Amino acid sequence: MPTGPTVSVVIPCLNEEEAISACVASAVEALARTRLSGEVIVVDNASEDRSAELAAAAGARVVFEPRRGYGSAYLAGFLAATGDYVVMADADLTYDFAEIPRFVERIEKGADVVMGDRMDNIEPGAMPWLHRYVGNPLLSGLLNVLFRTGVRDAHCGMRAFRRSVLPQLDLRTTGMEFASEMVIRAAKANLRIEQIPITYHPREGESKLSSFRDGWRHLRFLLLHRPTYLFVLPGLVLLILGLIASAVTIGQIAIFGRGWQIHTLIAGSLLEIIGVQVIGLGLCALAYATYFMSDDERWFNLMRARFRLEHGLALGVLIGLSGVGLGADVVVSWINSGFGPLAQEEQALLSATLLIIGVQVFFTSFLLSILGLRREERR
Ligand SMILES: Nc1nc2c(ncn2[C@@H]2O[C@H](COP(=O)(O)OP(=O)(O)OP(=O)(O)O)[C@@H](O)[C@H]2O)c(=O)[nH]1
Ligand SMILES: [Mg+2]
Repeated sequence: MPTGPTVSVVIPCLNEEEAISACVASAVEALARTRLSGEVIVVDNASEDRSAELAAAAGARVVFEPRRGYGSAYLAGFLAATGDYVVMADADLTYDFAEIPRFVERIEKGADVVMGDRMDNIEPGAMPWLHRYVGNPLLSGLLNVLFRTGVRDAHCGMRAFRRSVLPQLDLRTTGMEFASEMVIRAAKANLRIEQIPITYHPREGESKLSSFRDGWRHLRFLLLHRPTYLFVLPGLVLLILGLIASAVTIGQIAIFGRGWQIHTLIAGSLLEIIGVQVIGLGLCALAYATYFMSDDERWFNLMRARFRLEHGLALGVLIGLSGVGLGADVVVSWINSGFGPLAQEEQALLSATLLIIGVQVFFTSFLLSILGLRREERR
């Protein structure tokens, strides 16, 4: 009777009757070869072929998940798993189940999550050109710019983790973006992530991956979980460009050997208003992420420790009043000229811009405060 840790091999399966028997058999064999006891769980994602029947015949415990999706399948599998360690791999023979002991060994030595890295060992025909040279590098690259996980092949389907970290991972996504979610959550939770090189083989049976739909789901997931990059930085860029355009016009600074007038100022105002709007939305998104999704954005936390609702309101009033002042000045000079023709477009535009931004800042401050009303601060 083995007394060491136990392993659950979880295999998500949607119509994989060409490969599922061989996958289960090699997983069972890999476990038998190790000193570890374990189980092989196949999550049948409402397959319309004989996958479930074949998986059971090959020695797997079959779990049924009617809600389609790679993530849904894994969530059901993890719930059913009982092992101390969980090893994940596709049901299409692209991954070598004989590698299971290498993954397990890393966890035994202290890793929390072990990721396969296929990048240097992709067999001919295993990964389409579009995924190999465009989708994977772009999405993995962006993932690392946004979340700094250090994981090279963030979409690799063969992985392992200590089952006790599941509450920290708190996985929720239902589709292919589950692959990204797991890596990001592991990095955010400061888990120990290790990578081992593995070989990626050509697939048996038809691929279930839809390049653009699943690629977009990954991209969407990455952006939604990083409001600083989705809103705040683009908003800041717009605002700064707007301020430069306005300064160049008002200061009558010659650039490219020419002066810049009212149309440049209009463009500047436009950029400033949009910029402030987008930054405001980003701050609200960050507040939501911080208060309700346990997000931990350092700069946002520093900011909210320093600034209170009243600071935002005061800033909004100040900006708004300066707009009113400039506008009143235009009206006064119009009255003084006996309601004659006016030529103060620049000042009028500036006044309107400041007033709009003041109102944006004022009410965004309230919204930010509302978002924090029912927050549960983490200790
Ligand atoms: N896409 C997808 N896969 C599912 C679903 N349910 C289970 N799966 C399984 O999840 C695994 C991953 O899907 P694959 O089609 O292999 O996707 P992939 O590995 O990214 O792409 P390939 O390199 O073509 O294999 C396979 O074992 C599928 O059978 C589902 O609803 N959608
Ligand atoms: Mg696959």
